[in-house]
Amino acid sequence: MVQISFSKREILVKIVYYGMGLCGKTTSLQYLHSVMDPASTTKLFSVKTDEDRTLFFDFLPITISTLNNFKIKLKIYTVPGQVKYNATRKAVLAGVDGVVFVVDSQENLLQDNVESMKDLVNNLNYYNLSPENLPMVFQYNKRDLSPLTPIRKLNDTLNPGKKLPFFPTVAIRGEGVADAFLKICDMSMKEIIAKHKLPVGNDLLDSFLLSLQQPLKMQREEEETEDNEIARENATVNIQLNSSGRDKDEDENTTLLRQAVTSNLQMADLYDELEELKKSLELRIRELITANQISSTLVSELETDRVIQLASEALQRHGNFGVSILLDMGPDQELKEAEHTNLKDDPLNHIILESGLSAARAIIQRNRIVLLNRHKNPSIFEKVRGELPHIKSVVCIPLVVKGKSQGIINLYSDMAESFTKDTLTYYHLISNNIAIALENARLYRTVSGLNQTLKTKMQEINRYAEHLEEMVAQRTSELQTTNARLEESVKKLETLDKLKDDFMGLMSHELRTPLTSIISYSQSMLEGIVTEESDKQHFLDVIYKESRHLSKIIERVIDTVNFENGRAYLEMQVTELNGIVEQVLTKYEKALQESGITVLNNTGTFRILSDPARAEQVIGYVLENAIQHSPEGGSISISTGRDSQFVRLCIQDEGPGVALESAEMIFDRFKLMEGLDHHTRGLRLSLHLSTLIMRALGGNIRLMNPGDKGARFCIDFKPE
Ligand SMILES: Nc1nc2c(ncn2[C@@H]2O[C@H](COP(=O)(O)OP(=O)(O)OP(=O)(O)O)[C@@H](O)[C@H]2O)c(=O)[nH]1
Ligand SMILES: [Mg+2]
Repeated sequence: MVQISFSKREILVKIVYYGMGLCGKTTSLQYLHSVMDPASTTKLFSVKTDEDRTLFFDFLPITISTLNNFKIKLKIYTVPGQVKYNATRKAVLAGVDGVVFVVDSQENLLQDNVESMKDLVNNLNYYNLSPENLPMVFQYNKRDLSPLTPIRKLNDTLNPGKKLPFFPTVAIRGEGVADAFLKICDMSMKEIIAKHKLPVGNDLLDSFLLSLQQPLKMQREEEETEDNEIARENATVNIQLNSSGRDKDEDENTTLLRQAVTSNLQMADLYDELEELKKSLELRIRELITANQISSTLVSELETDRVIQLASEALQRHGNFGVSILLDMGPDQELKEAEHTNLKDDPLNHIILESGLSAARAIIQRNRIVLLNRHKNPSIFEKVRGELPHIKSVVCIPLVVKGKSQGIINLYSDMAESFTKDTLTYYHLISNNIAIALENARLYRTVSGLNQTLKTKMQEINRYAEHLEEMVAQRTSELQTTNARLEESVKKLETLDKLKDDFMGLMSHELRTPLTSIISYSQSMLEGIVTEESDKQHFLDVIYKESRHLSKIIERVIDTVNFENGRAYLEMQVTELNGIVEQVLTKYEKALQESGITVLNNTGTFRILSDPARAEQVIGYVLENAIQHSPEGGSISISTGRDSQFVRLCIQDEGPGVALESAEMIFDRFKLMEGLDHHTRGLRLSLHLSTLIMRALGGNIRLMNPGDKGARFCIDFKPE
C-alpha cells in the first residue's frame, strides 16, 4: 500500500506482524513502541479481548525524518492470531509492504505455525502477493522456553533453503526483536525505492536506518524503569471488546467485517495523523513561546555585543550549528564579522560571486531566507563545501528592519535535514527580532553618543563658566587692588597737598617773624634812623640772631622733607653715647647758663650704632625742648639704660609737662600748626624731625609720661 507524496515529502510503509495465536506479535510491537518512543509521544492502538487476545489488530505508527526533510511513516500492525479471525487478518494485510512472521518456537506448536504460514500465503495470494515477492523476515520467538523446535528444523519447515532472514527472539525481553524489525524496514524500503523507481539515493536509506538504529541501540544500554512502563501503559490506546459476539458471525458477514476492519484501520490512521498534527502544533507553539521569550529579551537589550551573543545562543537552541553573524556597516563597506560560534570564519563573507559581490552581500540583497544545499543554490553551496567539507546545509537569514539591512545570520549545519520548513519559520521570526534589537542598539548608541557629546559640551561650558568666574574674581581683586592703590595715591596726593599747605603755613609763620625783624631792623639801619653806636650793635645783634634762627628753621624744614622722601643721607658707625651727650651739652652750655638751668648728666657708657651727627641733632632737639619748657633755675636730668633691644637715653625736665590730649600731636607733622605758640616756634618741627631721624636710625623717640608734670622724652638707639 506504499503511498508516496512528494508534495508532502512522505513515504508511507506498512509492516504487518503475522503469526499464530499467542506467538508474541503484540508483545513484539509493545517492545518496539517502548524502544522507539521512550517518551511515549506516539500511541499504540490495540483492539483486543479482555484476555489480551488481539481481536482486530494492534497499530503502531512511527515517523522517521530523514535526509532532505523526507518523512518515512511506518505503520506497523499485528493481526489477530486466532484461526477464526481470518477475515480480519486478510483485511489487515491490505497494502502490506513487509511481513514479520512471528513463530512460537515451542516444540508442540510447529504444526500451528505451519498452518498460520499457509493462512498467510493464502491471504497474500488474495492481494496477488507471496513471500517470494514481498519482503518478509522470520522471528523465531519464545526461545527462552523449552522444549523448543530447533532453529534448523524451523527453517526446514517454514523457510526452506533459509531464503528469508530469520531471527531467534525472546519478545518478552525484547531480544532479537529490533534486529528483525530493522531488517524488515530495510528490505521494505529497498523494495519500495526499486519498485517505484524513487529518485532518492542510498543516503536516504542510510539516514533512515541510522535514525531507526539510534533509539534501538540506546534502549539496549538502558534498563527499563517503572516510570517508563507506566508512561507506555498510558500511551496505549486499548479498545477492549467482548469477542463472543463476533465469533459465529465472522464467516457469515466476512465482507461486512472486512469493511469494519478497514474502517478501523483508516480510523487508526486518522487518529495517528491527528496525533502527529497535534505534536507538530505543540512543537510550533513551544517554538513560538521560546521565540517570543528570546525576542523580548533581545529587544530590551541595548548593547550590540550583548544582542549578538543572545542571538547566537537563541539560534543554537535548534541544533549544534556553526553560527556566523555579519553586520552591515553600509552598502559600500565589507560586512563585519561580529560573531563566530563553532566556525573559524564565515566563508560566505569572502566567497566572491561573478557579480563581484560577496555571497553574503548577494544574499542580503535577495532580502529573504536562503537555503544552501546540494539541491538549493548548489553552486554557492559547493564553494562553501570547498572550505568546510563537512557542512551539509546552510541557511542564510538577512536581517532587515524597515527595508534597511542590519546584516545577515548564516547557520552552518553538518546535517542535511536540519532546516525544515517549520524551523525556517522560527528563524524568520527570531531574525526579525534580532534585526529590530540590532537597530534598537544602534539607535541607543547614537542617542547615548549624542548625550555624551552634549555632556562633554556642558562640561566644557561649565568649565568655561568657572574659568570666567575665576577671571571675573581675579579682575575684581585686581580692580580692588588698583582701587586701593589709587586711594592710597589719592591719599598720598592729599597728604602731599596737605604737607605742601603745612609747609606753606609753617614757612609763612615760622619765617615771617624773624624775617620781619630782620627787614625792619636792617631797614632802620639803612635809613640811618639808628645813629647810636650801641643801638647799631643791638640792631646788628638782633639781625644776626634772627638770621641764625631763620637758617636753623630752613635747615630743619629741608631735613624734614629729605627724611620724609627717604632722601636723607646717613653715616652709620659705632660710637660712644656719652661722647655725643657731652658735645650736645657743650653746644647748649650758653643757653643753659642764660636760663640758670642745671643739667644732671648721668649718661652711662654705651656704644651705639648710629650716625653720630644725627644722634647729636636729636639729643640737641630734645634738650632744647627741655630748656624751653624748664622754669628758670630748674634742672634737667639725663639718664641712660638698656634693654634687650635698645640703648635708651631719657631727658627729664621740670616744666609743666605735656597734656594727655597734646601728647599725640607733638610728634605729628599734621598737627604742627595746631596750638602753635611763640614759645615753641620751630621746635615742634624739631620733635617731628627727631621722630623721622630716629626711625631712619633704626630707633625711636617717645614721650614717656604724658599728662605728668616734667616732660620725660626717651630716645632709643640701636646698640652696637
Ligand atoms: N516466555 C515467553 N513468553 C512470551 C514471549 N513472547 C510472548 N510471550 C507471552 O505469550 C503470550 C501471548 O503473547 P501475545 O504477544 O499477546 O501474542 P499474540 O501473538 O499477540 O497473540 P494473539 O493476539 O492472540 O494473536 C503473552 O503472555 C506473552 O507474555 C517470549 O518470547 N517468551
Ligand atoms: Mg496479539
